[in-house]
Amino acid sequence: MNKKWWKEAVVYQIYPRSFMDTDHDGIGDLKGIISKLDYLKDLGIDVIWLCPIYDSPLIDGGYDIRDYTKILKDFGTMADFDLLLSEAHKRSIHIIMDLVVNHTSDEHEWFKQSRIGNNKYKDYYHWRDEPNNWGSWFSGSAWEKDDLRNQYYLHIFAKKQPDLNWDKKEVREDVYKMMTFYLDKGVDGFRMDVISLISKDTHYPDGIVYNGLYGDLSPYCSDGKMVHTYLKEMYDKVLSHYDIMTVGEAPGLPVYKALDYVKEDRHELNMVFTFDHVNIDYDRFGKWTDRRFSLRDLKHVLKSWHDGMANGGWNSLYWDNHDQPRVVSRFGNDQEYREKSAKMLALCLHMMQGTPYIYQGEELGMTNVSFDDINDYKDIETLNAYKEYVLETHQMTHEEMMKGVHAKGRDNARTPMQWDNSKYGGFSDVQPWINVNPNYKYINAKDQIHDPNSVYSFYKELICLRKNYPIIVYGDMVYLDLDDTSLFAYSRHLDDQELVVVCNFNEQKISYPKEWVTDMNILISNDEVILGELSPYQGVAFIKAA
Ligand code: TEU
Repeated sequence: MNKKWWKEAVVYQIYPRSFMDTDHDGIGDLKGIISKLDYLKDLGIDVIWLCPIYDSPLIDGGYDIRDYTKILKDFGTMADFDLLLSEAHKRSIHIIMDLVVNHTSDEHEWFKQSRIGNNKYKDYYHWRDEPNNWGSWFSGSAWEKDDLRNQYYLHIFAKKQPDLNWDKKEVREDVYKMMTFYLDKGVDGFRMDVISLISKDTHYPDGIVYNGLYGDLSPYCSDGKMVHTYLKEMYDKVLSHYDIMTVGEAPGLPVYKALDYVKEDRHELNMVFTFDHVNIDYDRFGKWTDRRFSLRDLKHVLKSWHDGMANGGWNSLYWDNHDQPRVVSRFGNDQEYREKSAKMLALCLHMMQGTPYIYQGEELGMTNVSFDDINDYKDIETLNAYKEYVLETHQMTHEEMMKGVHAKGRDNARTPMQWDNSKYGGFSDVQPWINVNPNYKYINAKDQIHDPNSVYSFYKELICLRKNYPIIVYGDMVYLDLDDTSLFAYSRHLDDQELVVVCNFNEQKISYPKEWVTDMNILISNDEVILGELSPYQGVAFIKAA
């Protein structure tokens, strides 16, 4: 297997709005990130993935970009960004940027020019005289009438996020120019927002209506027929000139197609983010149905991605991000076993084959939040869904919807980072843009950094093990006992070395065959080890050196 720095790395994702405020406005900023670089260095991470920091009207947390080469005022200036980059590099931390080029904000200059029919820009977006039946992923129709142009434009996401027309050569060239601008500054790569959606079927056929009023656009927008042509072009014109890492977000991409994006000899991307394992607890109302996951499903999905990538691809490993609920609440137990299950989940993920991603606060075992009032939520996906399901179509009661919001709403991930137990969790000295999770009093970085038994210290240890044991990075991986409903187990192999991981996803004690770990040493565990047994939410990694 080819060795690469990004395979050996651990990535830490920052949602800047909620990370650290230094200018007293209740909003995180770039100087705040700089002030916490030593914290990240101590944790041991190698790469920061920075969620969008560009100028934006912020209807979707900055995933609606008004100007790609300007920094959002709330966050600081381009000089602050340059300083962040050099301070990170000084500490050997790479920075990858969020590249949001499936769509722009409707306030972007390109869209403004497109609306008025300026010849150069008139085809920069998807315009039609009549809409088809496609439903937006953020509720309602995916088409919006523009009165100025007297046509409809496509928006897979919010109305203020019109989709760019990648079939237009000039669009692609403008995007490549912008990417080059950041790469020449020294950024170390990109996380590419919904990159699997950039090529659309421009016959715009109606989609199947599964539920409600609108048709499913996915078959006509996801993994479209030109996507590989464009990614190869991007590679040739931009990416191939730099030693960087790339990870494409790929909603709707089945594993059997994913290898085509990441296979090394295809020269497109290094990794993709699958959604398959975080969609396993969806139901009739998608994520809003409050349904607990099944461990069997989780294992089967993760195994399929492992197997799918094993032939020349590489996996990205994540539980959490800014769109997902907190993993300790979702796949663990955020009450009695919060610390223990947070550690087990970390161990389970970090010992798999692939590059692990940590989302801010995950390393503290931060949990979901339950605001009582829907008005305390800021996320457009949540608010639109509430409006559609509860207020407009009455398909869900307020109580049902709030259960869904508490379990899976995106704001679970977006409450401020919990640095200490002072008011506002040490994130800011004024009321933050979104309320702090009240549990900051006992879940915070300050209490954990020096506690050898904390979730933080456990993450630190896992990262350190990755640096010292090549088998964790490069070993192959075999799933054990796939159908057990409590046990998550696998083994890894590299040359004559073997690593066995056994994790209990249950509140009861369980057992596993002792023979799996005969003559092996304990590498790490979140509890005292009894061979053949696992206490509630215990996870253990065993190693046998040749
Ligand atoms: O998310 C892509 C995406 O598919 C989301 O709709 C996702 O399914 C949803 O958030 C799950 O609840 C990316 C970004 O990560 C997200 O923050 C943006 O809102 C979205 O693209 C549009 O840019």
